[in-house]
Amino acid sequence: ATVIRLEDYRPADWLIDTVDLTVSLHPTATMVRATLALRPNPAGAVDAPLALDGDELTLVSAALDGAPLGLDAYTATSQGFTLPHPPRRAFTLTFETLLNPTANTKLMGLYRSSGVYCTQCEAEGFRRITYFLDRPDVMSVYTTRIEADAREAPVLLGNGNPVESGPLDGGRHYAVWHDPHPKPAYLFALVGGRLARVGRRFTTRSGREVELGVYVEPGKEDRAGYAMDALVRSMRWDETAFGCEYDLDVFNIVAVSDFNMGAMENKGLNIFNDKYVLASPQTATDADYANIEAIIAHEYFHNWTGNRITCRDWFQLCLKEGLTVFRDHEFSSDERSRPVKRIADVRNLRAHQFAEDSGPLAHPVRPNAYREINNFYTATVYEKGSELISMLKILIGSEAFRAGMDLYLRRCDGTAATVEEFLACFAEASGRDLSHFALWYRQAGTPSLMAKGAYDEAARTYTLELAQATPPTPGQETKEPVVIPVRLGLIAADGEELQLRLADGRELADGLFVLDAPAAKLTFVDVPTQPTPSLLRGFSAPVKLRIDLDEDDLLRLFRHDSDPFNRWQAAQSVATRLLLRAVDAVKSQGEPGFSPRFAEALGALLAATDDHAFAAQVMALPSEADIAREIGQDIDPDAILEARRALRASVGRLIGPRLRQVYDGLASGEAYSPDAASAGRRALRNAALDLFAAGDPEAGAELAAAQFEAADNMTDRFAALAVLAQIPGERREQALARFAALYETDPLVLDKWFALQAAIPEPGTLERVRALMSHPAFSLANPNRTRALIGSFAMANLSQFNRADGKGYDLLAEVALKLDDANPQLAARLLGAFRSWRSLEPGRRAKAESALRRVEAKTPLSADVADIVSRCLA
Ligand code: B3K
Ligand code: ZN
Repeated sequence: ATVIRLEDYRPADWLIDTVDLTVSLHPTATMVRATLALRPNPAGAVDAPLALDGDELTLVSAALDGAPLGLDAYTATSQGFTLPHPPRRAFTLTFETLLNPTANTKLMGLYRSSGVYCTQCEAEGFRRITYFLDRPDVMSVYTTRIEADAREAPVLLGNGNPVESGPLDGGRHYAVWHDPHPKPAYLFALVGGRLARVGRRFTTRSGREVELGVYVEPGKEDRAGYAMDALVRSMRWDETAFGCEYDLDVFNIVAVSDFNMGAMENKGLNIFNDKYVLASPQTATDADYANIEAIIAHEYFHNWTGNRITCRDWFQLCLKEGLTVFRDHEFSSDERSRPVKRIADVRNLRAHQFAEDSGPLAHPVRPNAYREINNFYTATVYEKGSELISMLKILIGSEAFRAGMDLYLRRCDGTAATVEEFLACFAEASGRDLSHFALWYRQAGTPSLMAKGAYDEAARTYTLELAQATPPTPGQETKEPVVIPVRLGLIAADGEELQLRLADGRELADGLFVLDAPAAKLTFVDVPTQPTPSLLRGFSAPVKLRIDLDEDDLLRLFRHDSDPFNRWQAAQSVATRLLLRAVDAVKSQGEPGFSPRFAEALGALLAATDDHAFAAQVMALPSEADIAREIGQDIDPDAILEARRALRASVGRLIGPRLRQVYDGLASGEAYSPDAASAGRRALRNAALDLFAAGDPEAGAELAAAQFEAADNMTDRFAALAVLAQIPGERREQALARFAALYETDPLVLDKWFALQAAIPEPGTLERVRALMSHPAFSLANPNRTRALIGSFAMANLSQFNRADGKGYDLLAEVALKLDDANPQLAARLLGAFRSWRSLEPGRRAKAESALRRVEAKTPLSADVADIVSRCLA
């Protein structure tokens, strides 16, 4: 496939002002009639031919200004339509194309999911419906008439507002929708099917009445309430936090069961993976509820950041995604606990983005070239993109940030914008030069921030030396220093926060130091005692902090830091030190031994805290993948697994009684509620059970088995099952069987069951996964099933995916090869599990490489998979 480059961008030669569609739905022969009103783009080339995009299209007829086009007037293939000599004026083109939604297994364009017709057009799916200038800077007003069999598809939904509907001959009916807001084709959507509606009314701040609808599979209405509630809270929040008000008379959300990603922000008609809509206490965990809230908010927030203001081209993807992730993080922080949300987000950032950024798939937040755009919906564009917004806010301050957002929303409304235009609004609002900051968008790789402190008792000064370096990434050998906001504090032995007075008389406002050079030296004066530095508070920049603090320092931070994020970080750092030493011990055939002070500190926290969610985060030790990333090269996943097991067992034994006490003390007789406080209580109780069982598997399994049976909600039942899954034996197999029997008709719950088993860190898991692939409820045709079983094995089971014999890689390669034709996007996604293969020890590396080569050899190979595999191997 050809490489598309940012530097080659030029405006479209033609604009399409309106699109009139008639879509006559039929399972295998859907007829689409599209009339496009074209005119030359004043900013485009003068004598340009008209070349429209297409993908797997069957053209039935083509007409210009209503008159059928002669065969010699155009060329059309399944992949495009060209008019070599288009009129040099405004004109219309009318196409009839014939689609087979049932055969559309790629889940891009118009397809059917459990009989429901739905669409997915981002990034390049509209060209699978009709010929079009399928690029985000071509924005049109759409009118969509949908016709369907009234029994097969009683519900017909489109973008914008409903205009009219009624019966047709032959048991069919129709509905017309009109979206007054010009939009790019990727935001087009329609839905037709037998769906149940949960409705609510919302009055916007200025008094617009909006009909809200959440559409789900009939019979599942009772699982749509939380999504609706989250939607209403999102709408309210966006009005207050960003002044963004909804702009149509209706807002609909449809849940479908076959979806390549989480959800899609189509204008006025969001389409969701049902996993992120459906929830009941009996079927969804607290984590599911939190995800639903976040994703409902995210898609809704796109209405302004993404839809009203869209992207000029796909290189600007972070303009909508990074910003909208930032907005949904802010929302969840306001709705729940800000520090706990920050910890969870940073865990996620490190697990996905840092991993991506340190391997062959690393790319800048704004990439400058791509072969397959679908492969750039990445942790870097989304999560690092969001971190850049966080930093921007820290650097210019909350007020200027809000002023910049207001300016952006006003100035760029109705346009397809760029990162430069976005940043210009903040430069203007703050009066600051953001040109150096902009480097974050162009430069890939995670910077390391090296810090070194020295106390001079006689002079009562503390010197902090900071330096930064970014390792090379594919295509970027040398790196420049970036702008790093470092929030910091100094903490005395008694936990007192010390004044931050610099030798040159400056004070650090809000404890913020901005490192914009390769290195800097800060000398603090009037420092009465040897301090411990607390750096990067709140994780003020997406960097790797390298500072040599000893256990005393870290435990002091853990106990006393006023910044909750750094308290959590300190505990993680202590655990990481212990784990790294234990890995070395395991590798040299020694016994890992642990200082008891970490366990004691956890015990002390448990005795004192009433922030349950925070304590639960502290109790969750660094994951195997976290440890692997710390080690960085020549990774032996088995040694990591063993070291981590040993630490968990040791902590569990040392504070067993305390864990048991916490477990018993947090039992609740109240009915389940998904609110943050209740969820925090369950999280801590289940974390206590988990560590307790690590220390005493017998007693732990007994508690877990009892909890499994008694639980009245999925959070507690599944947490118990997860504990049991770690302990080999009959009891585990019985519990797994019982769970399957309880939920055999509930695919989303079975996904948890698939995922849990695929993540069991034992050699037998490979055979288990293979056996589960033949389970009647499993299907490679369904992305949720596939991600649950295969994705979990490849992404959440470090030791078994990376088996020394390479059989884990073989399994993934085999699945990817099977999926390549049917659903290349999903195949490519799964293959992302190879992103860290070069950091493994040589034996595994060789096995991973040969699996990748096997995938590479398939012909034909989809562009999606070819792109991932070739970058992995480069
Ligand atoms: N914008 C969509 C993602 C589309 C992915 C296309 N491969 C969902 C979101 O980010 O909100
Ligand atoms: Zn998004």
